[in-house]
Amino acid sequence: MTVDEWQHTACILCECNCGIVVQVQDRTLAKIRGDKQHPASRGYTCNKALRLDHYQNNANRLTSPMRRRDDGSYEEIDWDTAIAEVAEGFQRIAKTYGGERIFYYGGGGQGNHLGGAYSSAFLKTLGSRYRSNALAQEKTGEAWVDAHLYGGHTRGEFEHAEVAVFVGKNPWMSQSFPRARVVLNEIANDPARSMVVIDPVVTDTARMADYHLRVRPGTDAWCLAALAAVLVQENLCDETFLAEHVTGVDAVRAVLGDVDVADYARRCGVDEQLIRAASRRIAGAGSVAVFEDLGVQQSPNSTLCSYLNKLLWILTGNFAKRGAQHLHSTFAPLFSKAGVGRTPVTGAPVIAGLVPSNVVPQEILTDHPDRFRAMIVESSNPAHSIADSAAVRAALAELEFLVVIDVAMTETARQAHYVLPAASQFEKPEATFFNLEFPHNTFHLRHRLFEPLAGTLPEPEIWARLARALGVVDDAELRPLRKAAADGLAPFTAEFLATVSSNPALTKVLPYVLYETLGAALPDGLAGAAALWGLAQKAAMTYPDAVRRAGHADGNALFEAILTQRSGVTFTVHEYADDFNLIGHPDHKIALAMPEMLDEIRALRADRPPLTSHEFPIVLSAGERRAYTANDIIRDPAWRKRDADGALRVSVEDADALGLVDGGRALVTTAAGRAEASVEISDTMLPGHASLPNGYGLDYSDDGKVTVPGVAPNALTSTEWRDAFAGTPWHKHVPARIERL
Ligand SMILES: Nc1nc2c(c(=O)[nH]1)N[C@H]1C(S)=C(S)[C@@H](COP(=O)(O)OP(=O)(O)OC[C@H]3O[C@@H](n4cnc5c(=O)[nH]c(N)nc54)[C@H](O)[C@@H]3O)O[C@H]1N2
Ligand SMILES: Nc1nc2c(c(=O)[nH]1)N[C@H]1C(S)=C(S)[C@@H](COP(=O)(O)OP(=O)(O)OC[C@H]3O[C@@H](n4cnc5c(=O)[nH]c(N)nc54)[C@H](O)[C@@H]3O)O[C@H]1N2
Ligand code: SF4
Ligand SMILES: [Mo]
Repeated sequence: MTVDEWQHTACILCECNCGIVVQVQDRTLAKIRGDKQHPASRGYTCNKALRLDHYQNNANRLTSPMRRRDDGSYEEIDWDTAIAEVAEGFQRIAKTYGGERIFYYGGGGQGNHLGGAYSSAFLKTLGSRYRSNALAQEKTGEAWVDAHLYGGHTRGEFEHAEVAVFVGKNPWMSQSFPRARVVLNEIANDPARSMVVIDPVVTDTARMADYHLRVRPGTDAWCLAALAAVLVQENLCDETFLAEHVTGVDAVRAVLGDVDVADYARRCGVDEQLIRAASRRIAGAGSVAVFEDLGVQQSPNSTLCSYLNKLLWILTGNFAKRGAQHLHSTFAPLFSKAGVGRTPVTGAPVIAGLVPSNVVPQEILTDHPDRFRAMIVESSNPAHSIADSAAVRAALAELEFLVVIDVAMTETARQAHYVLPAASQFEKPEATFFNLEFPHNTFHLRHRLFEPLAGTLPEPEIWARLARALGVVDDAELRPLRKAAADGLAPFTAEFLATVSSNPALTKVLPYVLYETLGAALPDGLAGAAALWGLAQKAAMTYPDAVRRAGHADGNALFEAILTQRSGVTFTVHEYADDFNLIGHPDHKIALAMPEMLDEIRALRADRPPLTSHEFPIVLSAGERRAYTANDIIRDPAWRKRDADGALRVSVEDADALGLVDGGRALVTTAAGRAEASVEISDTMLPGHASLPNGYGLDYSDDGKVTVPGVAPNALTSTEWRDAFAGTPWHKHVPARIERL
């Protein structure tokens, strides 16, 4: 490869996965630019993508499987030993306690979902069925509401929205939809368009807003209920839309009709006239798109806030039209459609197939016979990212068997019996299933830029070796498929249909079967892309017209396009009316009345004591997204151009009262722990509200020197502070005491 050849890949630091082109040199990402050919990002990146070499090349990459010795230190072992012992270890657990006691956490991060797609053969064969990941500490409440309302996931079409509404969401920093800063600037600069932001902080996004509803932290439910109530009480609903496409409206109308808007405005700290004006703007707009995120999803009343937020766009008919809210196609589901189950020990709700992250320690640290005994963690760092890190670490230490698959020796890996080193995201084919747009939805398979670092393996290969060790499928059953794959996709498809009809059990371990057969026939180290063949067939069957409109004759044509189009493909092109067909209910109508949520709205009338106290008077938002945060993905602190310590932001008023100085140090104490932080006095913060960024407090060792910049947010959070419906944490609302040091 010559140095000045631009290769196509994507940024892996947030769910946008912007297309980038890079020049590689000696295994480094020497030059990085936005990829103008990428169908979603169209050349856009934020500041973070340009620093990706700190992820690819840093002193903390793992280069060998590791086994823990009795004294807690680790020794390097070879892959054959590691695979054999890991498979044996889980078989022992399954035999002794049952496979259900093996818990799977993670499976992908912001840039990598292909690996986890191959985990099922190994896990299902063992009998493991409980799983979770970070979505269970943010999106499960919303998912529960979505399932009831329309049985799908919605996204706003911000690019064309007349009014954009951001609830506890700061897209200038956290992005999350394509070309976020470009779109935000366009809305802000167009007098005919408006932005509504609900956030206690004057964020970069709030600064651009026409209506900044500066709620007191944790009071969004009253603000959103008031906004929805104004729609009903001032007759601003889209009655034609409601009559044709929505059921259960009267029950919702009755509850909202009783809301005392003036009182709720007072309780959330927002001027009543501003609330009324924002509601009227939403109702009068030709199109409205909304985004709710962690500011409400990780605060009190989070599931209720999700419901109320959705009422805003449903009551005003902002669905199935340009610039509004949409039920998009999915290439692979991020959530399982399974109904709500319960966890074995605490009986917490399992929504979308995910155990709430917050109960993970309690599901292990107990004498209960059904406790989890073993765990496999892939591409996640729960010892740092789940509430109450001390409790999580104690729980992990209690497990009889823990295996971690990661690129680095993380806080979680250091509790493991075995650590399996993964090839980085630029050393294997990768992709994500964050394919959430409408009417054009895109999928991007990235080809590898480098051979796997010596000693590492891509996850699809790790999972395949583990499955082979269990003897999941008799190899003789795979031979016809392997032979057909060598002849091309058409013969493979025919053989596949014949094989699975005579042996339906193979569909249960489909990704493994595809990897072992089709994978071997794919060019350029693309074996890991084999599972996409099955997903492409499924997409073509589920959305035949939309896939054809995107230019793909059938599933095989779509798969070919995915393999060859290096900047990604548009896999569905929908028409706006298709939104109605995507509603999961048999009548294709939105079912608006959720009895539990209507009760919650009624319950808002009662007085509620604050969660803060004399001892912990300040609300700490633990885990804010900033210019140089990217979850736990980059450990090398040198990637940050500023905010090296991840400052504690406090209001001018609190700083005065506490004697804090800008750049000085402070001690933060909560019910769960304490930490020292650098202080930044900021006029963006309300009195009584402070914030710390996410992704800090990771240790990094280089040449024997260990540094731990900033505060690990979950040293300060508690697992008990969580939503009653979904178990999602209140990371943004942690009562705290701050003292000058
Ligand atoms: N730079 C960067 N971008 C990222 C990430 C990253 O680590 N760094 N992570 C990605 C991931 S995984 C996610 S989930 C998204 C999250 O994206 P966001 O949800 O936008 O991120 P946060 O900064 O955690 O929280 C959003 C806002 O909530 C506000 N907030 C705090 N308390 C309250 C409250 O009580 N009510 C309201 N209404 N707002 C409140 C905060 O002031 C903040 O502006 O970001 C993604 N993008
Ligand atoms: N207090 C507080 N806690 C929070 C949040 C908050 O706002 N406040 N936010 C929550 C949210 S929204 C999220 S999404 C979570 C995120 O937290 P996690 O679920 O822990 O996910 P990441 O931080 O993305 O962790 C990524 C891990 O994957 C590893 N990795 C990188 N590349 C690869 C690869 O190619 N293969 C493998 N196997 N591993 C790889 C990295 O080394 C890292 O250990 O944090 C949550 N925790
Ligand atoms: S961090 Fe997100 S928005 Fe920024 S370049 Fe990467 S993928 Fe795009
Ligand atoms: Mo997240």
